[in-house]
Amino acid sequence: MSYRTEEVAYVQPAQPAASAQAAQQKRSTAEYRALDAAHHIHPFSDMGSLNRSGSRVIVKAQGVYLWDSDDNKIIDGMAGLWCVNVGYGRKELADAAYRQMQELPFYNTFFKTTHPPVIELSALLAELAPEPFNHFFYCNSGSEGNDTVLRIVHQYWATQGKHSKKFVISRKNGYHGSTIAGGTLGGMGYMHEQMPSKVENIVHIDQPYFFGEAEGNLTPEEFALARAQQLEAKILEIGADNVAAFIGEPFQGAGGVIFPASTYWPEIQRICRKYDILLVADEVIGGFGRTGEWFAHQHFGFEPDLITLAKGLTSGYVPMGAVGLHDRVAKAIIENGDFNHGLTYSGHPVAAAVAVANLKLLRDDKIVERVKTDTGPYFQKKLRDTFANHPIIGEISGAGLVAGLQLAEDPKARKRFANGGEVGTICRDFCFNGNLIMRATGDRMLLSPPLVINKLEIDEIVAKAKYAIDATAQQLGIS
Ligand code: PXG
Repeated sequence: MSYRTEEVAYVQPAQPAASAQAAQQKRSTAEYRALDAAHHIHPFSDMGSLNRSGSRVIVKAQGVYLWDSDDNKIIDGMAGLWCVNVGYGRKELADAAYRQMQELPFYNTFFKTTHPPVIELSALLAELAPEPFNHFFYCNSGSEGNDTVLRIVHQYWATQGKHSKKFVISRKNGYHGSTIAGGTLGGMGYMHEQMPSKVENIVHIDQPYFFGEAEGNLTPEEFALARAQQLEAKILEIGADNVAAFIGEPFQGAGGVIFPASTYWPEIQRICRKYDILLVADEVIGGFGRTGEWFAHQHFGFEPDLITLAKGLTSGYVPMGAVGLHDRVAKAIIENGDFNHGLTYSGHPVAAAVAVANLKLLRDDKIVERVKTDTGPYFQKKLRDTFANHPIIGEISGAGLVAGLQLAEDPKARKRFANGGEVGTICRDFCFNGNLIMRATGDRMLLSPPLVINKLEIDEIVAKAKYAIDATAQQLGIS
């Protein structure tokens, strides 16, 4: 075999090859749908029903807008899937990937090797993350991040000689991914039903969902405190010597943008410290500016031992996940021999280069700062002003550029619709037809737009959401 470079067809940094454009051949919507139905199994979908109705085919995007194959322009109120923080079409990220693919498209980080992109990314994350987070382990998704969290937690307690600490406590209606470990850690009953084999020693406590679950006259603060104290009760039931960690999303994203009252996280942290239990913040949605802070645990004012990262780490341009280790945990892992965990693509150079470009944009264009001081407060106020006293809006949760709108039959009495999921779907369909992407989780409507959104675009999202929610109320005969 010859390795003479002149015989190798290197990518030329000039015009894209004609064949690359041919590969992007355009088809009609009907053709796309037929091929999609014939060969593609979508995530979390009823494929029979989807194939009968046909998927929406998204063909391009710019800023906060998407275009489908019928040339409809759609405003993306969900940043893809809670991830396109810097918005679509950022050349800086495409250039970083292109350059890295030519320089070193892949090399592994096993067997005593490393490479510049993963080194730069780790140093940059250490700079951006709160003080005690100086070490990062890489993977390809949030789910793998939480699998990694479990491995680190167990290795940590092994290094401390506390082998009985095996249980991990999580929450009902939490979401931690869809691998076996992620799905078990999550508290989604409909996923558990389809998982006859789960990871051992994972148990769940109730979520801090005030609107849906608070009884009597408890204030949000009292309710959140009571829900946090379920952790203490569960630890005492299992025995502190048997409990390794508690994991939670600072605010539940997929579960409905459930924002706990300010009493919740300080109490969770107090309990974890008291019983010597690691505290894990799943920052897959909350991380990288969503609440106006770099990380959502900073918004809620607590200090975790491990943080799970993905999504906004690369703004979704390429897949990447990571786990940040508090110095205390990192020291134990570093000083105690082999840690037998890794993935082919741990620290993938292209993903790392894109992550570096993405994080620099978030920092240097002051995108996170703007969410905190300008667009975030504007978005929150606009939603609250627009839906004050709306006949089917029971609560608006959120901070920065994330919000949950609770649909309710009787908002003042905190009475939910008996068929909440159906009402959410009606509303989601009105959004869809109005060219707004807004996510429905049961009876909560969710917004999480790209962090680069401007005020005019926020106005457009809120106006379209209002139209869809008004139309839903009208269809239900409520005014
Ligand atoms: N943790 C959290 C908090 C998440 O939101 C994951 C882990 C898993 O990440 P990966 O990259 O493995 O998907 C997530 C993912 C939805 C939805 O419908 C939310 C997620 C994924 C897919 C759909 O809101 N979050």
